[in-house]
Amino acid sequence: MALLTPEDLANMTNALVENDRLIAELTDYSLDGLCRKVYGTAPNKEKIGIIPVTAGGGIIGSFSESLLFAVQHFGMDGFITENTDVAGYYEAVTKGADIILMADDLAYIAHNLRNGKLAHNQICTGRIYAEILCNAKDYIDGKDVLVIGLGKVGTPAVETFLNKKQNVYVFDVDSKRIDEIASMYPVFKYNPEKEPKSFFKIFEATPCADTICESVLKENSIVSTPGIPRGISDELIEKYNVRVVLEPLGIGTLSMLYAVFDSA
Ligand code: NAI
Ligand code: 0TF
Repeated sequence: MALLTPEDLANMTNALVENDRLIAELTDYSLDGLCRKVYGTAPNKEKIGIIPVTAGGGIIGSFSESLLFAVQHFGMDGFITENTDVAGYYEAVTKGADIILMADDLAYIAHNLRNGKLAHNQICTGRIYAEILCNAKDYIDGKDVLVIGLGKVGTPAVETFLNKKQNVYVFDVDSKRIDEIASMYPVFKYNPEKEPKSFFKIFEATPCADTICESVLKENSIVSTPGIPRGISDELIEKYNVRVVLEPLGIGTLSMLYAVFDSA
């Protein structure tokens, strides 16, 4: 998994506020409103315990603080434990946490200790970034969507789009991955050389820059992309007036929390 760096998180608070605003403009739902619609759940005064984890690459500067910002930005109550790892877990539970957030290099999870629900960041991130496109009011009737990057975030996005009856075109730099996905799901293999096509709705989840080339864009396309770094250049954004939803941590985190809340 590509790991976040402190630089990726440097502007996270502004990015979350700005993206929340953009999502409302695109879909008529605030991010928490969209999560409520998607999962059918709602917060109920849960206390969220955030545990810094030193395993593997260790603590990422401002990772826990960014999670706390996201929790509080959406009106929830949370705290970061003073201790890390197992001692941090003990501290979180004894201080009354209802939901645990914690991440090592392989998994970032939310675990609701009251109802047992467990959520994984990659799945919840793919799902919510896909739902943003499915709910984009300008293109609610347009069914074609391009998914670039068919890994652990891109695959749940493919599933979400298919559940919403979209025509899903898939692309990955790894052709074996395209074949695997095409054998599992009713998708179209997108071939930029043989059959170029442009899209209003583009989802991108790769760890590479410049994955979104000019030929896939239309005027006013929407790119919903958790991938870091951003896959589209400033020049193309300006030329095609592209609206880009991208934020490094908070959108996926809110999706995880709604995945583990109780039913509304
Ligand atoms: P992954 O490694 O499971 O999948 C990435 C996929 O992208 C692979 O199938 C790979 O072959 C493909 N790929 C790589 N370069 C490509 C290119 N130039 N063109 C087309 N496909 C290409 O990674 P995962 O876990 O799915 O994460 C994807 C990205 O999303 C990473 O940058 C990760 O850091 C980011 N991420 C962001 C989150 C957020 O909240 N913004 C949350 C989780 C992940
Ligand atoms: O960097 C990552 C994931 C995060 C996905 C959300 N964008 N790509 N995972 C490593 C997190 C490690 C956190 C660290 N153990 C800490 O500070 O607690």
